[in-house]
This record gives sequence, structure tokens and C-alpha cells, in this order.
Amino acid sequence: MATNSKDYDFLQIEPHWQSFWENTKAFRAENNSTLPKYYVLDMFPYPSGAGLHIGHPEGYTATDILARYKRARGFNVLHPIGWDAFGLPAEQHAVKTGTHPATNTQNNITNFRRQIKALGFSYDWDREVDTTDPKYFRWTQWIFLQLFKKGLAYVDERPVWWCPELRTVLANEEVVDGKSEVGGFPVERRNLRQWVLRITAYAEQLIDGLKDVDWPDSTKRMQEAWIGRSEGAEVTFKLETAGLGDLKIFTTRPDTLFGCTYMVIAPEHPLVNSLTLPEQRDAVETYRKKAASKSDLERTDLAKDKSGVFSGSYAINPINGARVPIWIADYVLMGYGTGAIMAVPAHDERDWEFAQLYQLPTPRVIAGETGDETLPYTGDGKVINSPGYDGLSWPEAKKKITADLAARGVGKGTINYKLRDWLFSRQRYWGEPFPIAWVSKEDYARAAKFRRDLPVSPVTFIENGITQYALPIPDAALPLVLPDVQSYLPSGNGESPLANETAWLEIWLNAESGASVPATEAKPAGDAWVRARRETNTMPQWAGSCWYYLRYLDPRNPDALASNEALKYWDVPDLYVGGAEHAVLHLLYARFWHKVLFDLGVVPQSEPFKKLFHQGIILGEDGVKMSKSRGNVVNPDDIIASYGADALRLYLMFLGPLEAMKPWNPQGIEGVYRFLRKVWRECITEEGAVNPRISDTATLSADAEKVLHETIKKVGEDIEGMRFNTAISQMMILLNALQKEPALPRATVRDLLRLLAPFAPHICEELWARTGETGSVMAAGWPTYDAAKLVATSLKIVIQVNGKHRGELTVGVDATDAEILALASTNAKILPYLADKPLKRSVYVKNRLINLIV
Ligand code: ANZ
Repeated sequence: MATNSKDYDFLQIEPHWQSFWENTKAFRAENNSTLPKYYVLDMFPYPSGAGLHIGHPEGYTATDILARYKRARGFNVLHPIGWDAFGLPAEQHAVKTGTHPATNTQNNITNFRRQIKALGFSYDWDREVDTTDPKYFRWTQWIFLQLFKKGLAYVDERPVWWCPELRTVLANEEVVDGKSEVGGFPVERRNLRQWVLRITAYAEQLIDGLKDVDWPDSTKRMQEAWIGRSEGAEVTFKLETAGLGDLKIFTTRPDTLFGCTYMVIAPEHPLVNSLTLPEQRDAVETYRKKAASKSDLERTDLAKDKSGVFSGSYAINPINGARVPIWIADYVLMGYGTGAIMAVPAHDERDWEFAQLYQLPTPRVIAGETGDETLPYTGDGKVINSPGYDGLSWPEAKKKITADLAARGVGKGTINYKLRDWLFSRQRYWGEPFPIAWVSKEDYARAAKFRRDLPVSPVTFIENGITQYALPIPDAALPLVLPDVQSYLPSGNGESPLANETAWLEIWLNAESGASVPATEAKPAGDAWVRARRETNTMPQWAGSCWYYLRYLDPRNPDALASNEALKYWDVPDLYVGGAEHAVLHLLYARFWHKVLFDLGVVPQSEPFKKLFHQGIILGEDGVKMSKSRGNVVNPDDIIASYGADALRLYLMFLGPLEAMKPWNPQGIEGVYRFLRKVWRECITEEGAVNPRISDTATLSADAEKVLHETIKKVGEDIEGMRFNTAISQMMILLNALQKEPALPRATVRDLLRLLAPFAPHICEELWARTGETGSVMAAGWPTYDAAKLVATSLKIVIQVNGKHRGELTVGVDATDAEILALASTNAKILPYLADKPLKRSVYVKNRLINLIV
């Protein structure tokens, strides 16, 4: 069944074996199997118009080697792929060309599929998923509805980043330095009605769960920092102005309360107006306007200049009754803690800088290691200048002061998180529609009679003074598909292109069945029909990738996102490989959804990704990040055409440790290509016959046998440990050793091909068939090594005469010093050098050399 090429003709061999695998469904994972399971997951690609990037096959080759290796070791392996296919580029393309984004998306998918198949990855193509397929996003919508019903989704009018150029809002993480991440367009603040997911309700669990997963430390630290847990206290300061009540602040350092010399409230704080004295009003107004145009990052950056204005009002420090001035400054953010702080300039860098600028006092309350008071002190130390607490360590004082304030009802211990709720809506066409319709209060009450699945407290939104109620589409009526639209241009007032589709938008909705008719038609008969306006927002691209690893388990299930049996049998991925750029957002959002599904009893475990690995970035040949503009992009198609997929796979793994960032090196690919050609020639003669060196009766020399067993051991261990580069070096060492042998036992060739097959599967299938083996090399199992063969039985000793290398000696490992001396001094090659000169003495360096001095 092999090809008949004489030379290593990868252009003929590779497609041949790819169709063999496809036709025999060689990589099908079985949902009912008594074999142990192994689930290895790749981050599925966004099918961009540019095609596969070389970083894709890097990670995909690594997981493919593992998948093929585990199959050889008897596992039922699940190795799936799919498409994260909603997204802005397809919509921008649609705006330009008028073609439906689905058309563009499917073209890109077709190209990606072709490229991925050309690399010979062992995916189970029967499980391919596409996030834009209604059969898939039906379950994305279903999960959203479960969140909604649990009270984890709400709407809020919020200041969001609005990009006039893209005509859409962006999430905080899509804005970099005041510009859109996509396209680099300027952004501004705008208030819009938004869907928000209550990820903050899971902040504690999201931190806790990191203890149980085998992830790179740096990624865990990044998630922790993003969630940003701070333990501190809320402290209540009385306002001096009668009738205004209190000012609550959040501090992580209540132990420094005696060092507070002023307070700061954010420019957006609700008390700004009432605290500002008339003579300060103009200055405050000007300041507020300026602050509104800055990003949070700019405002809190330590390196940026601080600024502020005095409000004219004072508060009273609850610990000592001191009168403290209240300032308005933008280095305090409204969105964190209470939007107000007590400033302790002696021990906080930002407060220090501000106090220097406005000449505010900076008394020390923590003793520093040196007496230097010209800088803020942020280190450890004992509390000073704090009557009643002096001499305590600062953590002790923190506890005691918090307790004392609490006892007096002017403070309490609190935990704050940097994590914000997740802005979950986009004003775009090419995303999952929200399965939500807006109805009046009366209609909502009527709908409730037909529904048991409405949230405990309704989600509402006031528009033009009228309260609208969010009515979920019944689960059974999903998917809610996108209507065809006339134009893909956003409506421009913040609503998506869906807002222009009146017949889809304004409807009579049957609250019980989810059926609908345009509102322009007569209201159908029956009590369950309500007047509704559909939600026009769509979900962000993150949604579909939050749960795709679950759909692979049972991708065609029409009744559930996956069956309970499949969820139990496959559990979660044993290994997840993908880029470190997803260290926070994708991995945090997916963990959040998984935890919600766990709490709902849908999935049996609370963390989705037990083990995570990030492949390193491959830089251009010039050591710089690959980019079109630099012209240093490597296209996998070109490499496959010149060297073949096996060489590309091998090379990607041979470049260096998988996790390392490393530059592309065109010479390197020549090296691995030569190695594959040598393997070919060991098996096939120039005439295309089986190499006569291969024989059923040949045996290996002891040396070669040792290398073979070492290689079997090392390649297996290196694959498990994801050290693919060193596994390849070891196979190169083996090939060199085998080339020195007078003949090759057939069994050794079998071992070599089975070891190499996960890395370079096409050539190994071909040579397996050509050397007379039956079936697929992948079905032949994994070679085993004999531990006894790893131990040397003999040693090579160098013989020197008067310090000069004159010969070598092979002795048993248990030879004594005297035996070695006797053998060396009577060795035929050595005798001429000794002539008849008497041996003065000898020096023996154990297991290495013997020097005879004459
Ligand atoms: C007094 C103090 C003294 C503070 C000291 C720090 C050091 P993390 O760790 O990030 O939670 N803060 C509180 N709310 C703020 C807001 N909305 N905008 C800007 N800064 C705010 O930081 C908590 C600390 O950041 C709080 O503790 C507060 O300053 C400041 F020696 O209070 B601290």
C-alpha cells in the first residue's frame, strides 16, 4: 500500500498517507471504550484570512506527538480541532465587500483545514467544531441563559470604551494605551446599555482553584494579579460639614491611620459636588473635565505626574479626631474600593509625590531601617507615633486597629478585588445573538405564568423612563440564529446592525414556546403572546471559546452540550497547549464558566484545565517578532512544498525547548531534512529496493544495542516530559550508531520507525510498509527497552606510552587494575613502543586510561 518512490519523495508520500489515515478514520476517538483515556487539547485557531501562522504548527506538532505516542501505548486518545470563528475581521470584510461574514469565515476555514491536514496531524475530524454553527452556538446561548437564570448576568448603563472608527464598544482588555487593540484607533468614554457577567462572584474560587492545577507559575501569578485580591479595611471618616454624613475609604494599611494627613476622592465620586466649596467650584470643574479623558492606567501610573484640587472641606480621622483636608485627584479611581482614600504620604509613593507637590505634611508612623526621611518608606517596621499601638509590628497593628475601629462601628475588615465584572456585549453582527427579548412589566408578569425558569429577580433596564424586562427565550427554542441583514454597518448610535432589522427585532413572542412573528402582523391568538423587542447586542468572541473543550466530547449531541457519560469518561483535558498570550483572559473566562457549570451540576469537576503548557513564540530569522511589515513571516505551505511536512514537524520540535522563544533558522531545516533522508537510505536503496543490510538474522553489537535501549527509554521519557528537542537528538545519535553496524536486524528497524513515527509519521508509515511490515506503524505499539541493556558490560580504556595515545583496550567492567596492566603491557600494538625498555611504573585513571612510563 506504499508508494513506489525510489528517493525520499515527500510530495508523493505525504498526501498518500494522509488519505490513508482519513479513509481508515485512523484517529477516531471512541466514546465507549475500556481503554484508558487521554485527552490532549490545542487552543483552536481563529481562521484568519492570512492562513496558518508558523506558531500554530509549533504547538500542534507537540500535542500531535503526544497523541500518537499515547495511542501507541494503548490509550484511547481524544485529539480534536475546531474553529473559533466569530470575530471582528470577518465583519469588517463584510462591511467592505457586502459578502455575508459566514461566507468569508467558511472560506478561511476551508483554507485552514487544508493547511492543517497537510501537516498530518492526527485529529479526529469527525469531532470538528465551529463556533459560528448554530448547532454549536445553541449551547453557547444555553450556557448564557443558565448564567442569566442564576443571577450572574445583568444589564447596566456604563461608561465603556467607544471606538468611533470601529463603531463599537471595546472591553478594557481590547484597549491598549488609549487605542483599540485591533487597528490601533483612538477610543473614548461613552455610556451604553451593556450586558455584564458577574465574574466577581467567583473571584475567590478563581484564586483558590489555581492551587489544584499544574500550570506554569508565571501564568498562575498573572491570573492572581488580574484578580488582585487585597485584604484591608473600610474606614469611616465623619465629614465636618453638617448634614453630609460620612466618607468611607478602603485601605490595605489601617496600621498607618495616624499618618493620614489628607484624603482624596476620585473626580467621579458622588460627594464631589457637595464637598466643593463655592470658591473652589471652577477649579474642580476644569479638573474633572481633564480627568475624564485619561485612561485608568494613565491615572494610576507611578511614573506620571500627580495632580489634584482641594475641595475646601474636611473630614475627621476616627482614630485621633484629627481634621484632614479632602482633595480631589485622579490617581484615585472610582471603580476600586470606595473611590476614596486616606493618604499616608510617608508610606505610600503616590501620596508622597502628591504631598510634595502641594506641601502637605508627611509624618512617619512606621520606623524605617535608616533615618532617611526624604523618601517615602514602604518597607517593614514597627509602628511609631501612634499612641496605643507603638512598638507593634505593622501586621499586628493592622489587626488591632481594624478590630478597634470595628468595635466602635467606624470600620470593618474587607477584601477587595481588582477583577471587574465582565463586559459581555458587543455592538456587532457577527457574534452569537443574545437569547433575550425585552418586554413590558405587564407582559413579563403574563409570561411568568408560562415559565418556571425565570430568574428570582428580573433583569430590568429603564429606557426613556420606562422599565423594560429581560425575558429569556425558552431553552427549547434555541438556537436563536442571526437574521440576514441589508448592511453590516453598525447603526452608529451604539447599536449593532441587528437594530435595523425591524422584522426580526420587533415581534410578537410566544413566551411559552419561543415562536415569534413580526409585530407588523396581527397578534396571534393565545395568552402566551407578548410584544417584544429582541436584544440587539451580540456576545464577544470569548464566548464560544469558553466551553469548546466540552463540545468535543460529544459534538453532535442534539439534546445536551455533551452527554453525562461522555463528560464522565473523558473528564477534562489531560493537557492543554497554547500561547502564553491567553494566560489571563481566555483561561480566566473559561474557568469561570466551568465553575458555574460545575455549580449547576453540568460538569463533574471544578477546574477545566488540569495541566497547561505554553509553547514559545517563534521569531523571524532576524530575531524579531514575525510580521508582514518586516517581511520575516514564514509560511508553513512554502516549507511543506520544499521539505515536506515531516521535516517541518521535526524542525519545529528541534528548534529548542518547546516553551522557549526562539528564532527561525533556515539552515536548521536542512539539517533535519538530511536526517530524514538518511533514515530513508538506511531502509531503501537507490534503486528503490529494501536495503539488503536489513536482515532477520543480524544482531547488533553490544555498543549499538546499548544506544538502542537508551534511545527507547529517553524518547519515551522526553515525550512525556515535553522535551521533544532532546528526543530528536537522541534519535540522531541512534541513527549514527546504526550506520556503523555491518548489518541491521529487522527488529531494530522496527524500533527506529516506531520511535520516530510520532514525530515524522508519513515517512515512517511509508518505510514500515516498504520494509515488509504489515498494517500501520501506529498500530504496532511502542517499543520497550531492557533495563539490563542500559548498563555497560565492557569498558574502553585508552593506552598511553609516556603520555602518548598508542592504542585502546576493551575490558570487562569488573576487570581488576592488575589485569588491565597485564593486558596493556602485552598488547600487540603497544609492544613496539615498549621495545625492550624496562617499565618504570604505570598510572591508571580508573575506567579511562592507563599510562605506561618507560
Ligand atoms: C492608606 C495606605 C497607606 C495605603 C500605605 C497604601 C499604603 P491595593 O493593594 O492595590 O488594593 N487605594 C484604595 N482605593 C483606591 C482607589 N480607588 N484608587 C487608587 N488608590 C486606591 O491598594 C490598596 C491601596 O491603594 C489602599 O491602601 C489605598 O492606599 C489605595 F502606607 O491606604 B492605602
